[in-house]
Amino acid sequence: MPSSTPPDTPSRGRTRSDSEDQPESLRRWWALAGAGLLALGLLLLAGCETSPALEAGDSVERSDAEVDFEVVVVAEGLSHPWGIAFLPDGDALVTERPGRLRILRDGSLLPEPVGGLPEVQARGQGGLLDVELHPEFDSNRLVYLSYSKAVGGGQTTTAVVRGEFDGQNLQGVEEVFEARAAASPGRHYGSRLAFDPDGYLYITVGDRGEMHRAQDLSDHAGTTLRLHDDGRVPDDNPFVDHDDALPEIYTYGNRNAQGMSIHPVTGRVWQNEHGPRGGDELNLMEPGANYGWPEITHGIDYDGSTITQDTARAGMEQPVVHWTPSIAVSGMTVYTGDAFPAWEGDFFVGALRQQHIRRLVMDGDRVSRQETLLADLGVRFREVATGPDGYLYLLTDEGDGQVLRLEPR
Ligand SMILES: [Ca+2]
Repeated sequence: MPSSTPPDTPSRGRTRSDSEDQPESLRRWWALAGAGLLALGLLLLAGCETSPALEAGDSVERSDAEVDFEVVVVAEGLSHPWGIAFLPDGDALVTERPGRLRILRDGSLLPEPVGGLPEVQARGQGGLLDVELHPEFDSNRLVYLSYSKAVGGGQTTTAVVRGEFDGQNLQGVEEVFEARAAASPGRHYGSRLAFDPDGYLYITVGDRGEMHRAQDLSDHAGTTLRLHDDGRVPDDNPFVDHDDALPEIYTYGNRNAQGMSIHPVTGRVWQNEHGPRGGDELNLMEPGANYGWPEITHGIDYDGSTITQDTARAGMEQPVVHWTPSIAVSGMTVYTGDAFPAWEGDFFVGALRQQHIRRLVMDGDRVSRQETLLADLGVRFREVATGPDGYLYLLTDEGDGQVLRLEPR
């Protein structure tokens, strides 16, 4: 960490990272305060309608949205679910941040988690994070996992492993990649995984809470990486011929991207990333491009201080959309399923802090308008995915986390 780095220290970060992952103690306090206020509200407003938490087996019709749908609770009792992957046999794999990979079959979670996983460092925002299938999973059964890995000296980094899934365990687990992004703060791991139509693997790595590393190309913090499926560097990566840059880097100047989707039609890479206080972003990724953090941002620091005077600068990309105040954007899917024709081509992103799903109606590469869904459920949304059945699947970031499914009415 360069000595010139502004004070973005873990101790401060723990109390001011509320736009992303609130500390458990703080969240419990707010939950208690919220429960008290709710009780008071119920007394004062007896007779007014409230929205109770959904339970397993619930199916709730929604007609407040532009498109009518039902919310179905597919599974619950997951500890901070983070990523989901759909298997060709109809099962799904769901990561739990403390370090378990669960099998979802016929609407139930199997009690036995998948065996063979690496040891994860589940502190702060770290743990077992994303899961993705190899594009040729049908023949090679390879499952990819991203996680926070201890690298000594109390430091962690973002790493990716893969293993063959035999139906219950991962066999022959090997490391595909370990980011050169070690840091003591247990945050900003990024770590979304996606394969493009040509089979290249993209990995997001956050700035690790040390913002100026996002502009340092000799380091993987604050970047997107592009690799072959086995971790080798593609010859046509944008920085392979630069002596002062790591060749895995595809984009940089990215603060902490926790949503990524390859557009099913265009094949282009889309991401969303957390801003500081304000300045959450949706970005279209171009090879070699600099997305500006922290030289430019539409947000300010958590304590209200200015990070930079600039929101734009030559040679730095502008977000397609930015959100101030932060919605704490996490998870992303580009909808091209059959179940909701009215949603064709729309983007869906999750909001942790603002606790809703944001639908982005697209006009080409622009967002023409936005719709807020499910804001009354009062849950943090970590991931959004389109299922093979065309339904929209949502993961809630809670200690008793759920898999929800939106079905057309
Ligand atoms: Ca940016």
